[in-house]
Amino acid sequence: MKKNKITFTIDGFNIETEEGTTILEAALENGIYIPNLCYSPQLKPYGACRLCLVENDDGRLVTSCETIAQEGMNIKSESEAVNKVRRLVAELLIANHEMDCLTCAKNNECKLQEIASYLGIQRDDLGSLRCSTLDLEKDESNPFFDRDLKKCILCGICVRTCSEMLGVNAVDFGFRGCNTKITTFADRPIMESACVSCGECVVRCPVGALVPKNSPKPSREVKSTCPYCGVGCSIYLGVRGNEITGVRADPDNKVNKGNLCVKGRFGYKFINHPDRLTLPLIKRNGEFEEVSWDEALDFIAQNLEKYKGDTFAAISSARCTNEDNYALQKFTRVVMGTNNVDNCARSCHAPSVAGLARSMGSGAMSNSIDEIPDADCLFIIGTNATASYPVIGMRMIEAAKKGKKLIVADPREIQLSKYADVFLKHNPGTDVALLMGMMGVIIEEGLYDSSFVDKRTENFDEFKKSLEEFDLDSVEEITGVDKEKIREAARLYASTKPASILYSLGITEHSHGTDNVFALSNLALLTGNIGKPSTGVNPIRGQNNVQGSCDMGCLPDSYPGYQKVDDAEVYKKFEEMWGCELDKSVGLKMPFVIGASSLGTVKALYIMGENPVLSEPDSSSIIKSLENLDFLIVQDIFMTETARMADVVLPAASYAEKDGTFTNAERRMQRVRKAIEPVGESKADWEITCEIAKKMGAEGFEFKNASSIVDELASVAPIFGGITYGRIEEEGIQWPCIDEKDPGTPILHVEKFATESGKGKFIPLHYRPPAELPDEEYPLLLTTGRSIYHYHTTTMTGAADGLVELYGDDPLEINPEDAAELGFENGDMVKVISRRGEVKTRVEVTDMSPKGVVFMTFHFGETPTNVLTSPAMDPISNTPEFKVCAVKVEKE
Ligand SMILES: Nc1nc2c(c(=O)[nH]1)N[C@H]1C(S)=C(S)[C@@H](COP(=O)(O)OP(=O)(O)OC[C@H]3O[C@@H](n4cnc5c(=O)[nH]c(N)nc54)[C@H](O)[C@@H]3O)O[C@H]1N2
Ligand SMILES: Nc1nc2c(c(=O)[nH]1)N[C@H]1C(S)=C(S)[C@@H](COP(=O)(O)OP(=O)(O)OC[C@H]3O[C@@H](n4cnc5c(=O)[nH]c(N)nc54)[C@H](O)[C@@H]3O)O[C@H]1N2
Ligand code: SF4
Ligand code: SF4
Ligand code: SF4
Ligand code: FES
Ligand SMILES: [Mo]
Repeated sequence: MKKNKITFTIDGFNIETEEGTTILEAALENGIYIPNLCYSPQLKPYGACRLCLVENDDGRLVTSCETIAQEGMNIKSESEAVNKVRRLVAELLIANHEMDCLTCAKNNECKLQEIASYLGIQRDDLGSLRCSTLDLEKDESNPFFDRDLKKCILCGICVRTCSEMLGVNAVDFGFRGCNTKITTFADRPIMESACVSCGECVVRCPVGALVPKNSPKPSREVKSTCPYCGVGCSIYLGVRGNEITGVRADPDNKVNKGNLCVKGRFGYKFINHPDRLTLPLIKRNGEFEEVSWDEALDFIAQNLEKYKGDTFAAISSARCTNEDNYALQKFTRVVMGTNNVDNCARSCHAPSVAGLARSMGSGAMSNSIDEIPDADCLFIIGTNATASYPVIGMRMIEAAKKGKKLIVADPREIQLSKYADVFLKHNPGTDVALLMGMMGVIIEEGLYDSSFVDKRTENFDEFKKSLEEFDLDSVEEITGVDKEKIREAARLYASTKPASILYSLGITEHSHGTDNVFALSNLALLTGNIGKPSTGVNPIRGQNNVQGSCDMGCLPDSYPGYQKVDDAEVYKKFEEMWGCELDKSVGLKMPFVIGASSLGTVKALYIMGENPVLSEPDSSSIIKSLENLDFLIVQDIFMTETARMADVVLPAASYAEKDGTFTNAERRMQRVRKAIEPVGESKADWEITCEIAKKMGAEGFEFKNASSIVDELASVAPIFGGITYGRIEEEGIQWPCIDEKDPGTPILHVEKFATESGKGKFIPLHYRPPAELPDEEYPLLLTTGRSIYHYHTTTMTGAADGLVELYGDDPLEINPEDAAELGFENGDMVKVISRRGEVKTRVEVTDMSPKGVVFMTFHFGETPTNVLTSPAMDPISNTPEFKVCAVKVEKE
C-alpha cells in the first residue's frame, strides 16, 4: 500500500518521508546522523538509551526513535539542550562499559565507540563517574558466539530480537536497579537456554557484548543464495584466499530482509572441509582408486553405451543449480533416450505438484513469502516452520505478534502451536477428515464465498456431496479433535480475510498425500482465498532448489517448464530444438527405480547430489536395489553412504564454487555465484554431465558457461521466456516470466486459473487411513522429521562441529505417559523396531509428542531412521509415507 508523504525539517533541512515514519528513521534515510543505541530497524522502538534525544518546536526533548514525524515539524538535533543531555547520557554509558576496545571483536564496528568519537568524549572526562561493580563472567558456552556482559549497555536489542523476531525468549532483563543484566532462564549459560543459535541478536548487538566466535574479516564478499532450505535467503559469502570465512545476510533482499537461521549463518564449514571429494574415483576389486578425469569419463562413456533406453535412469538433485539439473535431464533424454529422470520432490512435495496442477493448474506456492505477515489469518498445517524454514517461521511469528490469527494443525506441539489462536492437535494421517469437517461447517454456516465459487470454480456440487461422509461426530472420532474446536477453526479461517494456507510434509508424506493437497485447495477455493495478496495455497518447498529441479524437467513426465513428454506438439518441438528423436512415453518415478517397489528394469543409474541410502524409506530395500545395479555413478561433494556403493564417484564443485541459479519456494530464480575456485579437481555438475555427453558423441552440450544454459532454457520453456542472468543480477524473478518486459509473477491465479478451463476445480474426497497403523505387536506410531540444526543426511551440516555440538544424534522423542508405561527414562538406550528393521537410539521424554506417537529425526548415519519407515506410497504421486509407520520400542 502506498503511504502519503509528509515534509518537516531537521536542523533547517527539508525532509520528505512517508507518513508514520519516526524522526530517527527519517533522519537516517536522509543521511542525517542522530546518535542512537537501542534502535534497530526491524524492531519496535524502545526508548531505553535516550541518546537519540532531539528538541521539538515546543523546546521539549523527545526520543527521536519513538516520535513519529509530523507535517511541518521543525526538529533540532544539535541544540544546546540536546547536546548537554546527550553527552551526559553517553558518558554514563561509557563509564559503565569495559573499554578494552583494541582487543574487542567489535572494534571499529561498535556504536558506542562511534558515539564517543562523535561527541568527542575522552576517557579522562569520565573520572568522576563510578564504574559498574558487577562482576560478570564471560559466557563462551555457545559454539558460534560469546557473551561478554561487562560490555553490555542494556539496550535490550537482544531481548527484543529474540522475543519479537524469533518468539524464542531465550534472554531477558534480570535482577533490578544497579544489578540489572541480561539473563537467561535461571541465569544458566546460554547453551542451556532455549536459544536456537540463529545469531540474529549477535549481528544486532551495538557493542562487543555479543560477538561471533572465530570470524576473521573477509578480504572480499560475494553475493549468493543459501544452499540449504527453500526459503532462499540471500547471503554474502566472506572470502579470504580460496576459503569461505563467514556468511552475512543480505539486508536488501525481499525474501530474508537481512535475516538468517543457524544453518545459513554458521553452517558453511563443509565448503573447505578436508573430506571433500577432490578427484574422480573408480571402484576396482572393491576398492576406490583415484583416476584422472579423462579416465573416469572414458570409463563412464564406454559403460553407458550399453544402457541406452529404459535400462538407464538418473536421479537429479534439488541441492544443485538449475543449470546442473537442466543438463542432467537433457543428457537423460537426448543421449540416453529415456524419460527416466526424477528428483527428491518425489519424496517430498510431488503431491503438491500433482494435486495443485489438477485443481489449479500450477503446483507451486501461489503467493510470496513477504506477504505472510500481512495475512489476517495464517493456517499453518503440517509444517514445523520455525525449525524447517526458520526465516519463514520468523514471518509467522511477526504475524502472530501483530495480532494476526493463527490456526495450527499438527499432531505434535511445535513452537508455532504456542502462538496459535486455535491449535488442532489431530491424529497423524487424518487431515482429509479434519479439513472436510471444517468445510462442512463453512458451508453449513453459510461462511463460504458463493460469488467466487460461482464465477471462478467448477465441480462444486459433486464436491459438496462428498462432504456428507464427514459429519462432525465422525470427524471428531477419526481426528481425535473436539468438534467445537474444528468449528472454531472453520469459522476463524473462513471469516478472517485475507487468509493464507501454508503447509509442508505433514500434508504430503502420506499414502493419501495428494488427497490432503486437494482438501487444502478445496478449502481455499471455497472461501475465495486465492489470487489475492496474502492468501493462497502455499506448499513450502523444502530444498534450496527442489522447485528448480522440477521446473527444469527432472521429472519423468515433463520437459523444462512442465511441458508434457507425451504431448505430440511438445515432443515434436523438443525434437526439433534438440535435433534428435525423443522417448514419447512417461518415464519411471524414483520408487520404481530403487526400493521396495522397484521394477528391477533399470540397470545403470546416475545419481547426482542425493543420498538415498539414508534418505529414502525402508533403506534395506534401497540398498538391495543399488546392489542389483550393473553400473552406478554417484556425483557428490562428499563420500556419502550412497557414493560408497558406486562404481564411479565424481567430485562435484559446491555452490560456492560455481555460477548458477536456485529457485526458491516462491518460484523466485536467484543467482548463485562462484566465490572460490573448485576444491581439488572438482567441477560444476553441469560441466561434468556435458563432458560425459560429449565423450559419448552427443551434440548440444557445448555450453560455454552457466548463463548460456539459462538462455537455452528461456528459448524452450515459455514460463522462463523472459529470464536472463542480466535481469536477475540484483534481485531474483518469480516465474512465470514470459518475455523480457514481464516483471514476473508474485501471485498466481489472479484472474484465472492455469487449468484448461481457467477455473479452479473442486475435488470430491473420501477418507483413507494411513497404510500401517499401530497394532498389538507394533503399538506406537512413528512419525519422522527434522531438527533446526541439521540438514537431511548431514553431509553438509555434519561438517560444522558447532552444529553437531548443538544436536549430535537422532533421539526417540516419546510422551511422558508412554515412557512411564514402558519404564523408560530420559537418556535410556532403546531399540526401535518396525516390520522392516531396527535402530538403536536414546530416549528423550517430551510433551511435544502426543501419547502413542513417537518422533525421530533422520539426520545421522549412526541411527539410520529410514531402516524403519514404510515404503507405502500415495497412488497418484508415489510419494512415500514417511510420516506414519508402526513401531515397538524395547530397552537395549
Ligand atoms: N533444519 C532443516 N530444515 C529443513 C530441512 C532439513 O533437513 N533440516 N529439509 C528441508 C526439506 S527438503 C523439507 S521438504 C522441509 C520440510 O519441512 P517440514 O514439513 O516443516 O518438516 P518436518 O520436520 O518433516 O515436519 C513436518 C511436520 O508435520 C507434522 N506432521 C506429522 N504428521 C502429520 C499429519 O498427519 N498431519 C499434519 N497436519 N501434520 C503432521 C510433524 O509433527 C511436523 O511438525 O524442510 C526443509 N528445511
Ligand atoms: N524418514 C524421513 N525420511 C525423509 C524425509 C522425512 O521427512 N522423513 N524427508 C524426505 C525429503 S522431503 C527429502 S527432500 C529427502 C532428501 O534426501 P536427499 O536429497 O537424499 O538428502 P541430502 O542429505 O540433502 O542429500 C543431498 C546430497 O547432495 C550433496 N550435494 C550438496 N551440494 C551438492 C552439489 O552442488 N553437487 C552435488 N553433486 N552434490 C551436492 C550432499 O552432499 C548430499 O549427499 O529426504 C527424504 N527422507
Ligand atoms: S541467538 Fe537467536 S535464539 Fe539465541 S538468544 Fe540470540 S536471538 Fe535468541
Ligand atoms: S547484550 Fe548487546 S544487544 Fe543485548 S542488551 Fe547488551 S548491548 Fe544490547
Ligand atoms: S531459512 Fe533456509 S535459506 Fe534461510 S538461512 Fe536458514 S536454511 Fe538458509
Ligand atoms: S535509540 Fe532512541 S532511546 Fe535509544
Ligand atoms: Mo524435501
